[in-house]
Amino acid sequence: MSTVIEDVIARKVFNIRGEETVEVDVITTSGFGRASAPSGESRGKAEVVYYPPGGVDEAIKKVEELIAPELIGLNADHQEEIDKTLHEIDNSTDFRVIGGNTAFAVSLASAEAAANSYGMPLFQYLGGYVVRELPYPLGNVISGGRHAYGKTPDIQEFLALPYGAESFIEAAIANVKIHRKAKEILKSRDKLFCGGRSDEGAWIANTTNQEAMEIMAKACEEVTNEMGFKCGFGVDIAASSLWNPETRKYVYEREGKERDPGEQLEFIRQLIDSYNLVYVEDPFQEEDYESFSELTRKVKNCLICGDDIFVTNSDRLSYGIKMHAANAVIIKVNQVGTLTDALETIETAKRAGYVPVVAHRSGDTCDWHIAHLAVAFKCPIIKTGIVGGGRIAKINELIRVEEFLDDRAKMAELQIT
Ligand code: 2PG
Ligand code: MG
Repeated sequence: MSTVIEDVIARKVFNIRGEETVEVDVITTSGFGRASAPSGESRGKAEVVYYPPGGVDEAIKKVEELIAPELIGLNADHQEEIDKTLHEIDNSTDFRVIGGNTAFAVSLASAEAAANSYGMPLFQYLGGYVVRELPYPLGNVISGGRHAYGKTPDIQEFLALPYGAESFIEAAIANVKIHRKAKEILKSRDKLFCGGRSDEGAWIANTTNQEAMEIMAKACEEVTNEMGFKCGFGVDIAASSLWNPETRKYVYEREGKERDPGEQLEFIRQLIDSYNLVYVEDPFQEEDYESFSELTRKVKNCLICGDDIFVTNSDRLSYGIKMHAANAVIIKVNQVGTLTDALETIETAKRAGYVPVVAHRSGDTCDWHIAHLAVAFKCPIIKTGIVGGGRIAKINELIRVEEFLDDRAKMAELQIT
């Protein structure tokens, strides 16, 4: 067995939106790893730059000309050294030279190549033999905001969280049922409902924020009764997409309302109270740590999660922790570039008692690696949709992990604080 890297190959493939993306193969003497990078639609301003000028073609050239020569001969299981090498080659603070998505694909393909060389599943290679906890799937049921058009809600995502499930497969079944029930309710309310779905597989419907909330409440209640365990729900407001920096207001165009930060706070509080929300992501724009912190202080039994505000960046998260800005953080490896960077952020989160939520991107691929990251790094929630190829790739992989762990498998500890 040897983890020495013999070759690194990059190619152009497509993500689920049909956008070009980069896929990387890392080949060791006794193993092989492959990863492709996802892409976001509602991106945080402080995310790394996805590609060098010149896009995916240029990223491939960077792999061939700069990255492969440096990586060949290194050990694939020296993850930190590989990720450090990527930073050194790039030599910028935001991966603008080689591209954050290039770094992502190389970093994850290396990890998988190392795991394969050892003949181990990725989650065990990264987390050790002791890891056995499965994350709860947080799944998108209704889309709005930047992820949909027309008369859809202003809120970007309405998300189911079956947090009472005792196994991953049951949690996944519950989410599928909630998704299906939501369709039935949408159909019964609107004869013109066409059954369209967004990139994340969530319903696109002519409905309002409030109606979508009611549909979620009804679907979750029915599935809670059917399954015999608690299915809650939450939202990703993706508030940076609603924010107008000139007027300093959140513009709910489809609802025909504008809210200043104070009104936004009240609006979110009311949503949490009225619908017993267990999860709220990005309730405020990405620079408003103060409002985040006020909301977190005022609400109970609800995760307040930062995505665009933290962008999986350990420094931004540390500042947020100092401000008591949230109690959960989205982890998207391609927001920051490498596995080592993402792991640092996860560890920072855990030290502060924040719940790390490993997440997909709206323009994801059928890559399944994040399923293994959630288990390996003991992240209690994975946000990865309910239906659609890119989403099911992760869900099905977790079903396989649960089967692999057999009677040692258990659900993660998750306290809705
Ligand atoms: C989000 C994500 C994923 P995008 O805002 O959380 O749902 O969207 O990948 O478009 O940034
Ligand atoms: Mg988000």
